This record gives sequence, structure tokens and C-alpha cells, in this order.
Amino acid sequence: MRCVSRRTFCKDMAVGGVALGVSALRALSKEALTARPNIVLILADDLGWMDLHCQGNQLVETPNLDRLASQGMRFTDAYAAAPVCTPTRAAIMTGQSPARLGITNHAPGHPAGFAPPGAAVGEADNDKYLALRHVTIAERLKAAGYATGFIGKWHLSCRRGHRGTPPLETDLRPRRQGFDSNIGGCDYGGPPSYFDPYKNPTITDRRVGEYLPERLADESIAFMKTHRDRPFFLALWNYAVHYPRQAPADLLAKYRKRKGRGIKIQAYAAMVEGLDRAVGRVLKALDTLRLADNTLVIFTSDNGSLDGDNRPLRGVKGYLYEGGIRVPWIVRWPGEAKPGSTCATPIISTDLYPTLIQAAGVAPETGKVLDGESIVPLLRQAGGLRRDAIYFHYPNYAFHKRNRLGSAIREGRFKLIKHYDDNLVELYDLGKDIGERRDLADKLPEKARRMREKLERWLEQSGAKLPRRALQT
Ligand SMILES: [Ca+2]
Repeated sequence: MRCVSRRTFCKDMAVGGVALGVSALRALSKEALTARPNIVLILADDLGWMDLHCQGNQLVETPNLDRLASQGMRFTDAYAAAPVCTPTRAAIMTGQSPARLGITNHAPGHPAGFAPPGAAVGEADNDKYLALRHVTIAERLKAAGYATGFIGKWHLSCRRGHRGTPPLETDLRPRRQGFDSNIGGCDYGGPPSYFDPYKNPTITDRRVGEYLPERLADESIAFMKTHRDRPFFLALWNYAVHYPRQAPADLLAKYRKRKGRGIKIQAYAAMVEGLDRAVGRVLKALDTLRLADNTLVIFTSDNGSLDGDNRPLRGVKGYLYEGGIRVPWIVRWPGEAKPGSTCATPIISTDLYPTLIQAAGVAPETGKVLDGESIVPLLRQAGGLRRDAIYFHYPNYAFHKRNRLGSAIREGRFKLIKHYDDNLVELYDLGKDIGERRDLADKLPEKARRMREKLERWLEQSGAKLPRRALQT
């Protein structure tokens, strides 16, 4: 049951259902004896699975995140809950899937029923913000005594599309969802510029020339200093590496001549290292403040890359192919997660909520359906997960992309994508074909039928909203 290899992962999938009871009990008693860890949850925006050096990118340098991986566990088969921003962020905050939440596209998205010219199906209806009725991970941790700080991009308070009806956008920001403080979090999908002052109403003293990732690092360090004597939960949700593609001059110069596999756009590569540099300062501050040993650090991304070289993965942000949803995911938890280890069990954004609940020793949820599952047993190499599949639902059109509306299931090494325009499926063996080149739906019809039925059952149980027929003929 050790979480080290793909072979082990398949074993986990087969026997995980029987094994959890004992390990969960053991885990709880251990928590009762351990002081509550600080939690630093670092999210990158639009950072792809192949964008980091420790993920195999030979041309991009990310020494700080590489070091973080060497000090903790790197998940090779980690997924964003959605191929775009807002639904993944909602899933992280609630532990519920975008399908169940009814938040399936980036805010503000299109009006319900929207279909690009010639499309066969129109979009499912889609909520454009995270309603206050949801109990968030920040609210749970705050109630348990954590100091809670939000710094960066929120993108869960968008109000456009709900004009004229309450609530106000300002009433949907992080401070109304469990965070004591908020710097940067409002309805912005991305800054107009990373260097110039912009109208983010939560940053009132921006200085010309300041690089936003560095500023967010400064604010994170200040938050940790202020709360160093009590457990804290810091959500550092970077705006980088979302466009516009802007990086410090020295990094732009460094990458200007760099060409080859791993770099599609040089300014983007420079920006990835710019993010790494800023995150490195936050990690260094944890050392300086002597907090690192009792701090759980998680680094991941909200969806696949738009501007990176995603090879060998197929697709980009906005697609249900691996390039749209598979993301880097690193966890450093001294004394709990083995340094330099990797894990190939598929995990997904919705797992963060129950993971943090367990890590903090907070009482488990009652009366709430959680779609995620705690990955603490994987971190401790003490067992597998109960579930045998993870699911995706994207019944919307991404901006600037001609994606097909679909849903997907990953079960073991296989992945099936269902399309709503022609009602057909694609089936891939990711174990042999990570690039999703060989569709096996015709070759393995029985497997395809069974996985399709399982996916459809899950959609029904989740109350997923389905695409409509296109409005135009
Ligand atoms: Ca994003």
C-alpha cells in the first residue's frame, strides 16, 4: 500500500476500499498527539503539468519548487477539478465537485445556452460565483482557531451576468468566506498588467514597477510573521502565470534565446521562473521564522497551461484532455510526507478540503456530501484511497477555444471522455498512451460501455446540469 509506483497505485485502487478503516483510526490518534500544523496553500494560475523543471521540463528553471519537491511528495497524476479557473477554485474551497456545485465555467462565462456558430449543443447553465451558503475550508479552519489569510487571485466573486440581483460582488470576497484578511481577492480573472498599478480595490498602495508575484510574496511573509505564534492558514493564490505574459527584465533576457522542447513562448517561460523566485522567498521566510518544520505546504495549479509546451500531453487549458486538467502537485509536510517521494495515485482539487480538515485535526464533516477524499494516507504512505475513479464535467465553452462540451472519468489507468455534440466517447489507456493518441473506444467496447455508464451514474447522482441543444439551427 506504499504510495511509490504505478504498480502500487493499481493495487491501491483494487484494495483501497477495505483498507482505509484501520489506517484512518491510526491517523486520528496520531493527530490527537500532534500540534496543529500551519497550512500554506499555494496555487498557481494556468500553470501546466510540464512547466516545472521537477516535472521534466529541461529548459525552464524552477529551483525553489524543485527543492520543495525534493523535501516532500510529488504527485504525478494530480488533476485540477476543471480545465478552467473558477470551478477548480470553488472545488478547493468546498470539497465538492464543479458538477455538484453547478459552477462549471470560468466567471463570468457565457449566457446559458450559448453556442459558437455551427456548434451542435449549447452550454449548460452555470453559477458565476461561490454563494455564501457554502461552508468553506477557511471557515472550518477559522472556527478551529486558525488565523486565515487570503492573498492573490480569488475569481469566485464575479457578479457580471447577475446584474441587478443581489448579492454584491463585494459581499462575495474572501473575507465573507472565512478569511480574516484579503489582499488581491476580488472578481478579477487576471491583472491587466503585472507591473503597473491596476484597479484591484483590495490593493490600495500599489507602486509603479512592482512585480505582482513579488508583492504577493511580501504580503504572505508579513502575514506569516504576524501570526507565527498560532496556527495559520495562508492561501497564496498567485495571479501568475496567467496572461499577460510579463516577467522581470533579467529573466526575459535569460530566456530570450532559449529554444526547444519545453518552451513554446519565451516570455511565458521567464514568467514561470518569476513565479518560482517569488514562491522561493515565501519558503525561505518559513525557514527564517523557524516555522517550516510545523508547516504543511501544498503547491498546485487551477488548470492546465494555455501558453506552455504541454507535450507529451494533449490539449491545453479549456479541454478535458490531459493538457487541460493534469497539473503539478507538491506537498511538503515534515515528519509526515517522505522527502523526495512520488505518488501515482490520481488525486483532484476536491481532495484538498478533506485533506486540510484531517491535517488540522478538525472534526470531519457531518451532513455534507464531500466529493473529495483526504490524501493524508497517501502522504503518510499508510494506505490508499477508498474511491476507484475521479470525474470531470465541463458542459461549457471556454473563452478563445473551440472545445467540445463533455464529461470525463479516470479509472485506474484508463480515461474516458464523453462528448455531448455527437454523444460518442473516446477511451484512452493513459498507462501506455499519456498523449491520448490512440482512441480505444471501438477496440474495447465493453470497457467503454461500463465506464460510460459509471460516468453517467455519477453525473446523475451529482445533479450535474447538462448542455442544451444549440439555440440556433
Ligand atoms: Ca486558471
